[in-house]
Amino acid sequence: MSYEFSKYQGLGNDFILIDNRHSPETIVTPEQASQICDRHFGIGADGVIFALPGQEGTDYTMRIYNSDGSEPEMCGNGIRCLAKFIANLEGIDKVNKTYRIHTLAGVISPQLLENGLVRVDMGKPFLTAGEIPTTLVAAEEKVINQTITVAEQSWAVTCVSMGNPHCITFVEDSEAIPLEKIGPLFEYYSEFPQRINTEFIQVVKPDYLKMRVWERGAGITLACGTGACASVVAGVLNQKCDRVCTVELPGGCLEIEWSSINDRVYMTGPAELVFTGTF
Ligand code: ZDP
Repeated sequence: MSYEFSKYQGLGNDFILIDNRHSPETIVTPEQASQICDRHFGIGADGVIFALPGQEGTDYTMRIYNSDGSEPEMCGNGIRCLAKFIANLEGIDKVNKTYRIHTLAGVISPQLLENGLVRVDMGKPFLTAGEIPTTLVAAEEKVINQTITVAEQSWAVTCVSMGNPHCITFVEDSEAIPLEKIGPLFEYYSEFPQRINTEFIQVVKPDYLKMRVWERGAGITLACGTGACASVVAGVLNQKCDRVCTVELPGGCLEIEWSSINDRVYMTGPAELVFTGTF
């Protein structure tokens, strides 16, 4: 059996995109996804994303497997790549087109802008411990600036879900964090029953954050869209940043806005086709 794929990247967060429009079941298993994500024995990617038929009136359904085969609810950089991918599959100029995409985190709407960037309505953040999920505090409470001990060190963390779970820590110098050592300890910390994505944020200016990320199921990546959104929400909750903010990641910058009018988060950034192939 051979499959066609397209490789896309958004700020260096890279994905294998699969045309799965003919079936509601993913044509690649989580095990196969993990194999093809391998950078030495496979195609190489942070995850595999499927464009499936829409559900409940949406245009398409997105599913994603992380490079370890686990399935996250949402993927910010990935949904920008998906929007470009389906525009390409549909084959006509789709500038200004907005898609409604069914995800495990609800309906998410990416819009293809004239300048080639993609703006995504990421929906509302979830803030209660039960929704994250975390057992750090009671289910209906929020986790804002809460001290936890990881690697024998205290960290003041804020937890935000963008459909998928994030734990954000504000630090003086994001470069100084030993991410490879500390990331897995956060990911598997006992109070995060679904594991967690972990962001370390340096506030350069109230409208400019620098972020490094350890992703659940994928480790160190060059960018994380949901993580950038969650970090701006955490920054606003801690009075550390503005509602309109640039987030600089190792792979480049995202523009994030947490609207005070409708509580929704908007993310704007690039997504590019790298190559296509068959495996
Ligand atoms: O929640 C998770 O398990 C993440 N690893 C999913 C991928 C998130 C992503 N990096 C993003 O940009 O939001 C794709």
